[in-house]
Amino acid sequence: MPITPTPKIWMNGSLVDWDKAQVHVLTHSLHYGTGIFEGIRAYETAKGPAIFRLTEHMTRFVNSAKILGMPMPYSVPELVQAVKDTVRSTGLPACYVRPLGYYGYGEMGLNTMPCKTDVAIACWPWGAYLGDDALDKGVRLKTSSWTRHDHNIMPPASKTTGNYVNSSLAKVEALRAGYDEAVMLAPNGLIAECSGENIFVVRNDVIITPPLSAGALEGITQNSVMTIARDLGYDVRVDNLARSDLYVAEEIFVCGTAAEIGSVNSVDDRPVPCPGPKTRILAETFAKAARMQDSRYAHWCELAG
Ligand code: PPE
Repeated sequence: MPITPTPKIWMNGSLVDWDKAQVHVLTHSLHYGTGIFEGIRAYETAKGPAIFRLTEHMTRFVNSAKILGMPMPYSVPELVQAVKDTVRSTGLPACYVRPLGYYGYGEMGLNTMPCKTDVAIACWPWGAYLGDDALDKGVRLKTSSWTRHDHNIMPPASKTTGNYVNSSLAKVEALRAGYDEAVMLAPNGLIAECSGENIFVVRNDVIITPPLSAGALEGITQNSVMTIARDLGYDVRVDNLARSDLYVAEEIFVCGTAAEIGSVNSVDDRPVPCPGPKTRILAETFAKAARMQDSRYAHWCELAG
């Protein structure tokens, strides 16, 4: 997806011109995949851009660094303020926000202890990640031949740039085979998540999503959907799922910051009812919550300023 430039990028405490936000080719994280990142959306509201669950995203960012043992020179409140400043600097009513923590130029080799952490925050307009029809027509999923990382290979709970080689392999494999997205299985064969989204399955009227222990990221959209679903009176569980659960599901949807909520119309060519009634009402409620149009969830929306 092509990037649309915006005026400024935040780098180590200052807003620099978009074209000047550059790194050296010997940047450590470019060689070893040792960066961490977040993906956040700012939504258009009557009060200006509202950044969805910003504090939770920056808390996960700091936790990703902790898991890697990466020093983080900024606190969560400092990072929250930096994101607000960057969003405001774009002048955009809505945008996607990409905070990145990385080991910059200066050290080479696998010992990261002498490395210094650099932090950048960029924003740009980003449209529908799984296509404009992802909710109404649904996406076609394929079980990936690539296995999700084991906890002792690459910790999936840390949003580490290097982890996404695994996601990219799965995504490209699925697209080349004519599908829209890949479902990834953990090394024990249970469902983990998709290449860039969490997955929810409705079985026997219960809404189920796999846990972190199955290799899923603790998604902030996933968490929001669970809260909304419980408020709507649905039975929601975080539980393990097998591949066969997908084939006989009453409904399946995927969710993430970039993707928002997309319904699934088939898995490995087995049709799934789409869009299911629960998926539709959850997506509608989520869309209102993110735009500060539902007072129950107003605390999730942090105004850029
Ligand atoms: N799992 C993975 C592997 C993942 O990358 C994401 C977000 C999620 C689950 C959902 O998490 P959350 O955004 O907190 O609800 N993926 C980000 C990056 C996508 C990309 O292609 O880049 C995103 O959606 O911003």
